[in-house]
Amino acid sequence: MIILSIGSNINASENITKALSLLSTKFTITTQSSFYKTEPVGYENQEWFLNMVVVIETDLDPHSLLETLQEIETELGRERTTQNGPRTCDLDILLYKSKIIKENNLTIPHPRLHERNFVLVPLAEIAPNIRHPVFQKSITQLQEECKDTKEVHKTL
Ligand code: PH2
Ligand code: MG
Ligand code: MG
Repeated sequence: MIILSIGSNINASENITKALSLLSTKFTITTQSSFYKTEPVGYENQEWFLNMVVVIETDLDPHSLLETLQEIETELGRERTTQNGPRTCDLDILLYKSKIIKENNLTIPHPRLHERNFVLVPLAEIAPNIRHPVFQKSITQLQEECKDTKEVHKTL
């Protein structure tokens, strides 16, 4: 499975809806999680986020997929200013089948996937039993071990 995370805290529901429609012009979205209202992690003085995860099908390799996601982020008005700061849309590759990639511009699985409730909770909703290829643990196990105390609330 290829799984992406989507996050926004600027006009969040509008931007996530747009992101889903742009993604679906390029890929087949086979599964999507609920939307979650999530407390900001990293840089706290900003709006809460909307986060979700989707499973897609694509023949693109991980690097071409990353490029396509960055094009969509740009199309949605993404400006890279403060690290971890407010964003119109952030599209991250969480997992690409069981591939492990560690390069300067691309790390798969996403390097902070296991540390964040805003990723683990939606991921556990749609793929609780999938194995993290580095830790060799299921998402449920990672969630049990995660020490993040930030709040995540299912919306719809
Ligand atoms: N993304 C970040 C930093 N902090 N916090 C929440 N709740 N949701 C996010 O998507 C998020 C974040 C960097 O990508
Ligand atoms: Mg990103
Ligand atoms: Mg991110």
